[in-house]
Amino acid sequence: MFRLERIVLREIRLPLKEPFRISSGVVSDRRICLLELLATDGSTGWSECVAGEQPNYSYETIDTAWHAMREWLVPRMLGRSFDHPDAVFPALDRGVCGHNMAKAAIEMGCWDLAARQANLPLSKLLGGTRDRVATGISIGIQANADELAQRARAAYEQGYRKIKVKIEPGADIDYVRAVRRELGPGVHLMADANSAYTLADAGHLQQLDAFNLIMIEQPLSREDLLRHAELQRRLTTPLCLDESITSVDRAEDMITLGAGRIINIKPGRVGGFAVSKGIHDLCQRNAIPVWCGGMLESGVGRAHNVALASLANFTLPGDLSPSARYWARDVVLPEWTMDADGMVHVPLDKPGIGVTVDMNFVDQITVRREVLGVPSIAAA
Ligand code: OSB
Ligand code: MG
Repeated sequence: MFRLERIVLREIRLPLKEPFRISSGVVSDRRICLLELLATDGSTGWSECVAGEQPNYSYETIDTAWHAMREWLVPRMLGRSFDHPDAVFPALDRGVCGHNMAKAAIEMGCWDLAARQANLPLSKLLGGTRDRVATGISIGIQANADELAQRARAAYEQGYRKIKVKIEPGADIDYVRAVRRELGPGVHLMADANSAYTLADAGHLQQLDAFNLIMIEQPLSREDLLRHAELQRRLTTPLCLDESITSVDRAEDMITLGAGRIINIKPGRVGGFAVSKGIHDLCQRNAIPVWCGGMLESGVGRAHNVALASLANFTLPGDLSPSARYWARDVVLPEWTMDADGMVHVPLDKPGIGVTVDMNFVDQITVRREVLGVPSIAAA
């Protein structure tokens, strides 16, 4: 049982080592919202809101999420008792449309808090079964195909078990061909279009069938389940949906319609862990593999993703690169590392997310901070 007394929102600035370009935009300096949740019994939880700087991947941004949390979501959490974190999403979702990333940030912080209260690693509270998770890399759009092929080779040599390359019209067939040629036929390779195409491009996209990709991620618009189903009928390569899957129902729609054969689960996109587990279980019953996507998270959000990826049906490597891939310095101790086999270890020796927030560093890079509390308590 937990009852929240306060939630502290912090915005930190964290420069990426290099800009990350996808078909819908580019980011160089992450603006990340971290949440610290404090319960009446003194237990705490941490989480990260994965909303981006711009509304390109999703309509949510850090600023809309901050607004949704402060105005609508946090007030309905404070002072209220919950028996289990599974009850948090329904409480946040009732009467509030959308804003899944804002809801997820609060919900996932409650899971960390509940895990610490129960003295359990977050992975165990979620029902995870693995002690290591396989890691892939997501490589942004590069200036030319050769550059991309060299990046892919370097990543493969570092141990990554899946290479994902971002594509868009003008940087697709030749790029993927160059990477496949560089890596050879056996390496797990995939492409992510972030909705850059329409069904009119089906003939063009059929050329990708020649490269033995393990999947093509989100070629069409988020709302285009019917058109994804039509495209899937025209391709031999499995489609994987990312942006389109925002709930258990949408995952069921995908399966029913044949709009994709694999799902990328990002807990932030679907409203948190309860829905993620629902999608995971639905997919498991339907023999649909899932893997854990990433949103260029700091070490806090990464901890949540690693815990989720320890569940049994996460059978494909996730976008869970180690801290050093993104940042000169991460905000958690220890930083996230990957071994030479491309595995990230699930922290099972500590309760909760299993890493410690580096408060000195977080304080140095905080540009905005807001304490949301039960009014009577906040005033005291
Ligand atoms: O589509 O998976 C995506 C990053 C930002 C927005 C969308 C996506 C991504 C990634 C990054 O692919 C994966 C990572 O965190 O390493
Ligand atoms: Mg994606």
